[in-house]
Amino acid sequence: ETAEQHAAFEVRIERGEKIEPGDWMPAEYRRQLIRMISQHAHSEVVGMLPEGEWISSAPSLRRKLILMAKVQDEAGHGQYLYHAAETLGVDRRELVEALLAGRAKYSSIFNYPTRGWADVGMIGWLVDGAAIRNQTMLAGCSYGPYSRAMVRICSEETFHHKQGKEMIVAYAAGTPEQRAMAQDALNRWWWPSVMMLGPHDADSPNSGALAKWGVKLKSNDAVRQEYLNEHVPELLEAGLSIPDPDLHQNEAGDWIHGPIDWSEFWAIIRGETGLGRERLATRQAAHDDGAWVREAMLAYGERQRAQAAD
Ligand code: FAQ
Repeated sequence: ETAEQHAAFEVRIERGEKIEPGDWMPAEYRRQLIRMISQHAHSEVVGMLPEGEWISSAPSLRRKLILMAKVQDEAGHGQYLYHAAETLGVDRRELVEALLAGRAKYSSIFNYPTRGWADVGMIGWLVDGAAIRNQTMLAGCSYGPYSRAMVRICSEETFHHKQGKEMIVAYAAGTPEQRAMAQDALNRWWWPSVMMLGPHDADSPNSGALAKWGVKLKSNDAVRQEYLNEHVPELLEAGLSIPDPDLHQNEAGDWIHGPIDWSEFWAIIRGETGLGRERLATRQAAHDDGAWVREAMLAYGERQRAQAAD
């Protein structure tokens, strides 16, 4: 890597040009993107599990259809993202192996249990709401394949967000049991959703390089602030109470949260608490069950190639 190559790359970033797969890029830019996009792909795939558990217990056909569509969308997002990572020269098999071996990270949020039906709605409202804030920003990122995947993914997440909000607003205005179910879900999902946007800026080692190269256009705390400013008034409007006694609005109108328990965040990422082990075991079983599909596809591909060569 020469100084000239770096300088030319930085000029392209400054001009707001998209970097495409065959273009020259610093090794560290490539490494950061593979890290982030693969973590994101794993998150989408593991993210199918907490809600997927509830498909067979959905309270109505309408809600079941919506949930099935949502979970299927997450699988599709995983596909786009593994493809986007592959444009950087990495093999999807290696990425999946790293996930199954517990070497790769995925979002902390998916190691929490879904204890009740309202959790499905709360995930749609809060988790998809936080994901959209983060991913709308990433839709403007400098790496072409990732930014384009984000545009499609965000429009699907918007449907997920709306169905979650619609469900929780209905329960919050429903019977005392329904209200209690919605409040209980909020009590458990609030802090994990605030944390999923990543550590505070001062504790975010990757942000510097990602911001310099136009991947992160906003910092973790800036995205978290947008998330709070959007969701706090809406949750309060729905008649729910947010489990943060220090939450308040400052003079600028920003909603300010109380101290975050980051020890819980790191413990959940390291798999010391939460469902990390169980999630990976479920993924491993699904991977093993799908072996015959991969083998059949490879055999089919070989036959097609042999026929084309004849
Ligand atoms: N969980 O230096 P930073 C979704 C790690 S998709 C686990 O600030 P960065 C859709 C981080 O990897 C949700 N680990 O990191 C859906 C790094 O470790 P490393 C996923 C986390 O990358 C909805 C270390 O901490 N979205 O929800 C987390 O600059 C409903 C230091 O942190 C994405 O992946 C975390 N929450 O910023 C699906 C979006 N946060 O790798 C189903 C793309 C941080 O150095 C149902 N990713 N870490 O060992 C990003 O935008 C960024 O990676 C951040 C973190 C903002 C998540």
